[in-house]
Amino acid sequence: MNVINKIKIMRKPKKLPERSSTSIPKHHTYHSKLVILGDTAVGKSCLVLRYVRDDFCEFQESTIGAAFLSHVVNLDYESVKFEIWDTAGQERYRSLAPMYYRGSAAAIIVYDVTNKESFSGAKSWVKELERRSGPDMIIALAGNKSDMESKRQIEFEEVSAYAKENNLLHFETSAKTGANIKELFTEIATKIPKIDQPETRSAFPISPPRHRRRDPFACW
Ligand SMILES: Nc1nc2c(ncn2[C@@H]2O[C@H](COP(=O)(O)OP(=O)(O)OP(=O)(O)O)[C@@H](O)[C@H]2O)c(=O)[nH]1
Ligand SMILES: [Mg+2]
Repeated sequence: MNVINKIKIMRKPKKLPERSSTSIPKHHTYHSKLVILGDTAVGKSCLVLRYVRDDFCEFQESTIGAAFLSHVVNLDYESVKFEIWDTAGQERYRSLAPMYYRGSAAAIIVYDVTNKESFSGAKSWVKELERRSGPDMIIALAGNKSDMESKRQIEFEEVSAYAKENNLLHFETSAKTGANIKELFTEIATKIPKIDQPETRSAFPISPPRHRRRDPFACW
């Protein structure tokens, strides 16, 4: 190799023109309050646990008051940080629910596909939200425990028709296998209006009695 070729090879590469900072859109993270509603034992806490920690618990304890978890969904051009309020489905906690759904950008109303009554419960939550929440709230119905096909009491088509009539999203999920859980939250993230909501967690002083104050998603 002669000297000229050597010099050519060692020449510094040309500096590429810098892209203006405005040409790359900023990846913004929106904060969105999301509430989980539905009868007791339909699998609300398990659904959240599967989504946030990719875990499942056969003996999940019944929720007291409400539990809080957050999770970020990355979309193509933005992210949504869900601040998730998992409410307690037992009747004695029902009067607390408005504190959690008020101001929520989205609600997931869970029913259990193996329990017909839980779908009636879900419909009463839909009515309550239609009366008392904002018109822009995204409402999704989640038919959980879809892994228990042999015990099914509610057909997908029946709920789908109801969801269509009432402008709701509808998914069948399984917290046990993980089926459709990510899809449900991602669909909600793409649909919610991209407006930042103030963080709400500190506004909720409810906590279980001292002797039970531990991770509400822990297994017994
Ligand atoms: N087979 C099956 N079982 C499930 C599924 N999700 C939940 N479970 C079971 O249902 C039980 C109740 O689930 P939870 O998540 O505690 O129900 P919840 O709706 O949070 O109940 P509350 O906190 O009382 O309102 C759990 O212990 C699980 O064993 C599922 O997708 N498939
Ligand atoms: Mg629970």
